[in-house]
Amino acid sequence: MQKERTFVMIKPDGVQRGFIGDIISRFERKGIKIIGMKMVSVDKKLAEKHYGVHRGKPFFEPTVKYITSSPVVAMVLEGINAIEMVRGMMGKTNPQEAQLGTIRGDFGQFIGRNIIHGSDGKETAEFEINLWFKPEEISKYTKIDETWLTE
Ligand code: D4T
Repeated sequence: MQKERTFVMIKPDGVQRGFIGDIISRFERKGIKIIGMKMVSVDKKLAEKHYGVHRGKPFFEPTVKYITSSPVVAMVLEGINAIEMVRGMMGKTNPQEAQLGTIRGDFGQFIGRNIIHGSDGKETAEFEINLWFKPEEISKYTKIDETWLTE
């Protein structure tokens, strides 16, 4: 089974509303390994690079404004099938459509304040990890639960 890395960001509303602990706890309980984590005050340049694929869309400017409005918590997570697993735990982009039990389904109401971001594919994950983290900010270590998570 192939381990994957994904980039996750607790957005300004998630930080301001006090969900950092709950969100990190969900990933820990699922057995996902945190290999990078930091609080970032996002500048316009980083925000525009992160949302570069959405440039020109009506929600681009508001999304950049939102993400630069207050600090975020940026993370690199690792696990088997981590990209899809984390997307599943986050729920659909629009919290109105996200299932209860998911992060967005439990905490959100509005697509423009959807609490969390997670990479949507392997290439995006690599791009986002490189955009947000320097190689030395990512830790290589063995976690004691690893032998209990798989056969
Ligand atoms: P992020 O990137 O925030 O994890 O969201 P998703 O990967 O789930 O969704 P996305 O890239 O399609 O959207 C990026 C970001 O823009 C906001 N948004 C999106 C919005 O305000 N209105 C919209 O109609 C869409 C599609 C929410 C997430």
